[in-house]
Amino acid sequence: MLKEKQHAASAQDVFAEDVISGLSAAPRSLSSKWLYDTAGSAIFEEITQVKDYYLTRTEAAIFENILPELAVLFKPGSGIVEFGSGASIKTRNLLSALQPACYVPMDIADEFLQSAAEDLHQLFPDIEIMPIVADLTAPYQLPQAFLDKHSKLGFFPGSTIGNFTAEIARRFLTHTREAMGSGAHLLISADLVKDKNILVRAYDDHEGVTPRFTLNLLTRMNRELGGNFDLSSFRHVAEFNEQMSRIEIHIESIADQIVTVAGKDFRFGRGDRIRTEYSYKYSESSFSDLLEEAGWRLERFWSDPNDWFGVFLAVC
Ligand code: AVJ
Repeated sequence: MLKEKQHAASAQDVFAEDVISGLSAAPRSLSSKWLYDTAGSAIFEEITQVKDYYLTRTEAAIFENILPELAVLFKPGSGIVEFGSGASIKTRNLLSALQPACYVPMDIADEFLQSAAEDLHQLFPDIEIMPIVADLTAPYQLPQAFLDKHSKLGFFPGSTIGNFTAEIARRFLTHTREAMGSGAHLLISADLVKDKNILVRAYDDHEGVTPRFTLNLLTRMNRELGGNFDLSSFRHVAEFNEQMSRIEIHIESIADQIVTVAGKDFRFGRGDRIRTEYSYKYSESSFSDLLEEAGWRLERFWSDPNDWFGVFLAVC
């Protein structure tokens, strides 16, 4: 009990420190990982159902198509580790098609991970489920039982790698290669560059779900860090930076105002912004280059008929 309380307190401190340093910097930014509190995770689930947000359904269709091929490549008895597994919903089809001996779901959100692991255990009693709480932007270690498997597959769906800058992505991919060992495979997805209007619409949807997702971070800071952000004095902005090939999401102040959060005052002029997310858009070749820089070699590439979304299978 005591231990849990201390743990909760220190997680709060990390959030407070991050907010203070992010809002004190120029330009201001907050890590996108803070978007996923319970409310934020639920709003993100809503985003995946939004018509303008083509990513989730496009990826699901690709995976459905390639499962038989994957089942030929990965014989029963392999080990699968999933990065940023969340509720592990997309993974169910993969687990039933590949019949691995063990599955390691890895996520930063502890509560989700434990309940997802229990659900999976009910559904797949023959698969050893070994959840790990980890921040993907920091080094992690894989369980020996996973490393002992003759065939190992890392699974990183959802184009989550798009949130990482090139440097963090390279570091993650390099660490993952070292952690999994030679001969391991990585099945990873990335959103592809396309018409700018389609991209911006996916992050500023007609249903207004994405602005709610972004502005929920203000609600979270108000609740957890004693903030007094007025949600009607800020707006969500999504832009495509062509040069950097990324969507950039900001919270923009629509008034001159002073906000108190985490015990400090921050002045916002009209138009001042806090960057909350990057979502990088790749091509088959730019993503293949990134994999190579991290010591992986692209083995297979799949996409949808529009070439909007890519699934990559790499080996090391
Ligand atoms: C979860 C990182 C894949 O970048 O498309 C969606 C997050 N943010 N809408 C993305 C997100 C706003 C999403 N990823």
